Amino acid sequence: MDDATLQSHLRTIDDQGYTVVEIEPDLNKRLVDTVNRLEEELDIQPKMNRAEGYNTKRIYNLLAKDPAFWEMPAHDAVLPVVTNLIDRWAILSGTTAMNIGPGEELQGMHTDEGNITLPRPRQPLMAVTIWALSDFTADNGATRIVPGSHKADREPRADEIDDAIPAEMPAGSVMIMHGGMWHCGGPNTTEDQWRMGANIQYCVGWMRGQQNHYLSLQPETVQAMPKRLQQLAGFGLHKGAMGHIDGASPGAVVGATETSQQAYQYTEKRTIQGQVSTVASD
Ligand SMILES: O=C(O)CCC(=O)C(=O)O
Repeated sequence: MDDATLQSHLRTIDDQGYTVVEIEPDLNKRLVDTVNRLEEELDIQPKMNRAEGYNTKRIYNLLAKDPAFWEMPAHDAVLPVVTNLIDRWAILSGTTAMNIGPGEELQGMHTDEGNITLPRPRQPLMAVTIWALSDFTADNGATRIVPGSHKADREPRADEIDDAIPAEMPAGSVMIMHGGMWHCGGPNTTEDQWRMGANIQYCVGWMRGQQNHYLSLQPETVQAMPKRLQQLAGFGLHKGAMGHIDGASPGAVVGATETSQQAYQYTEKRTIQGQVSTVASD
């Protein structure tokens, strides 16, 4: 992404709380096919609560489910906007497919930063990317958003929907939102349409994510991932220091060489004999 495009997306997010980018149709098709197949294979059923839906099929921990999803978190139309919005050390908070079925009710209005008790408005600690894998329409459950709500000083009430608009967008669109943006899944009033979406959600690297990648991803799965994805899944160290195990990165512990590192390597090193050397950070 060129710098002018990036800056334009960042200004749009600053102004209205969200922006929209596009991904390749063939990638979108692969993702749709994979979600459809997994729903069958894993016999995914609605969770039957208001937050997760009464006729919505959700698949969590997508990276562990199929490598097709590995193309999402570091996508070059998405990740530069995310890292410039929150932090270049951002990690994944969650990866979820949300397929909203006919008859689904409006989800409660919320932000994905609802568990963070720091005063608002402030810089986002999370970025939420909603991928429209099918067309999102007002009728089939397009995400409801309140433009400008990232500047609010509080979390919304669940029923606070008067200023909400449907984020209508064609399949292959990705909406990138400030973590303080008020939003929720829309009601699906159609007879027979499923609204297939996915949420690839990021947070600052020092925060606890919504989903746990350390336990959901097998070591051999992490080893097979590209380095950037390993880092996003939290297998590097935050700023070369946070998240170590006896001084080693999580990547080192699971045998993922790309993210194998020792903590504090960026600081001055000395041998017992007093020789001094420094090692670059990262
Ligand atoms: O499905 C959507 O459009 C949004 C869902 C959502 O915001 C959530 O589950 O937290």
